[in-house]
Amino acid sequence: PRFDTVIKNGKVVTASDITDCWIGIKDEKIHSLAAQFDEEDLIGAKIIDAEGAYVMPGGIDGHVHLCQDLKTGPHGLGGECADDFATGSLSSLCGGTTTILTFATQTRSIEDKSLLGVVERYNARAEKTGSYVDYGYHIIIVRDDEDMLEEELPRLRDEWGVTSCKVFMTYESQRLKDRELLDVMVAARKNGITTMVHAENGDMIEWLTDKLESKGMFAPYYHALSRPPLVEGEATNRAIAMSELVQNPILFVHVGSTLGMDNVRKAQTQGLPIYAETCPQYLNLTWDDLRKFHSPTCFENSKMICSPPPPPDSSDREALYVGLHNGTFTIFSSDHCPFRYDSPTGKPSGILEHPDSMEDESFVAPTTLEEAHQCDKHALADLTDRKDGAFRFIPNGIPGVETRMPLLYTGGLLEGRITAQKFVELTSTNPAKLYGLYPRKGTIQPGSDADLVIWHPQDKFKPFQLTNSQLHHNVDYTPYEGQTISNWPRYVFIRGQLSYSEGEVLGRLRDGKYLKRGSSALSKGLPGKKDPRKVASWLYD
Ligand code: DUC
Ligand code: ZN
Ligand code: ZN
Ligand code: ZN
Repeated sequence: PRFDTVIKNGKVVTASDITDCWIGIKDEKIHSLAAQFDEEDLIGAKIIDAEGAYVMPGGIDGHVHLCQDLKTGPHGLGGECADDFATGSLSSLCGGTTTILTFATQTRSIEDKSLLGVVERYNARAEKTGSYVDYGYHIIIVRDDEDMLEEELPRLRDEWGVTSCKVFMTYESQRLKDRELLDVMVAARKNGITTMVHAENGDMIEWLTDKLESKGMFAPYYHALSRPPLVEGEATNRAIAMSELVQNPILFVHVGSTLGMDNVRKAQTQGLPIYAETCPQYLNLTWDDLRKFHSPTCFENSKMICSPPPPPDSSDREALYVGLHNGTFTIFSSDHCPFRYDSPTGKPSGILEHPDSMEDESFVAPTTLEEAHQCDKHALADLTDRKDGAFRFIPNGIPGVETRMPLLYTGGLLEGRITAQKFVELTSTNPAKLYGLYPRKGTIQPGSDADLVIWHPQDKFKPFQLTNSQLHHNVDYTPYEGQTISNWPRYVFIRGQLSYSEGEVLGRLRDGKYLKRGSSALSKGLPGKKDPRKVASWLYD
């Protein structure tokens, strides 16, 4: 047969165009696009009728946490990732995301000094289960040893195709000092590695947390007060200055404040290669939601705790949508960081922080919330009894890999805040360009992988209220419970294979392949910005 599969009657959307055309798929790739194919071209092909709905390149989620355990937890704050590659990639597939990039996390322990070792160990976790969708890794770097950076970054790039790293400006166990950040940025620039920055001022957060606690403000709600927008505002400004100084492009992950966004915009206007990501929690949650689930069940509103926190009110939301519309934000990712709510290794994992657990070898950490309540010496037992829970101990992060695309489709595209082309750019094309996957991924053109998502024809779709039981992650809640969803992926193809069809999973766990990535295709900055009297461009002579 000429084609394995033909998709007819679609509105094919790329980052630039919407075209009424048919798609012919052969050997996992997009083979041809045409207004229509001849009858004989269809012989032997599976035919999918898009019925006039949008056909888009599969979602690429550049920010997903899977398989990070208590020690390598997303931010050294304890808490166990509820999703491994099996459940995380299934959830991804069912929400229209065909590629995920997850984090291999270095810790400060000596066995983690080797970045290659960190990636090898992390890779074993992915291989243990396999994945429904294609995947690659970022490396989180928490130290700046010269030999490590010099010897290992080129090998990570060449042997593993790991071409992006994340650095932290907060969290005691992860953060780098400014001079350490500069070391990593210089090494990243030399090796063409994209630098992702978690920009929050760690000292401000720790100081504010102490002050809040001294006033008895422990409840999860106060997590937001420990991270007001200035915390991100200061850190983004500082990182922009460092990026300019050493001429290294950076991407700010999970920007949650208009202050942070405005700093990014200003730097971009000056021609600096500054990029930014925002996430569903900043468009769909506010501080009101931090209170929403506050009930007599302790820890309840820890469900919403993530860093940076959602913005104070919905006026920020509109501003952030403008940032998506006008290009300030390059990508839209989930920051899926899954912790179970009803598990001591999940959201309330503060109960494992018992002081006795450090000194007393016979100490057995409570395994249920019940047990934690019963333990009289427990550091948090008091707070638990007061139906609170101290935000300091609650792992930061919320799930969302499956809801990322439908939420932006509903709140952005259908509301007219962004166009369909912009939707594709933010959710697929730009992540592919930024992370060295373009044009293999991120677009619909001959030769690209046939990773596709076909939505429902809008007039035939009945909006519904989201409940967690509809989702496929291994998390026992969704922060978006009850929100209206106005469309959902109808068909999802992974490299030409129909893996999700009208609510049914047809794909299998070993379908997903590991992706060796190239370097970023986005601009590294303007030549006019390299005057050695003003910036350290001489570093690279
Ligand atoms: N950073 C992330 O990227 N995800 C969750 C929490 C955090 O601090
Ligand atoms: Zn982060
Ligand atoms: Zn994250
Ligand atoms: Zn105890």
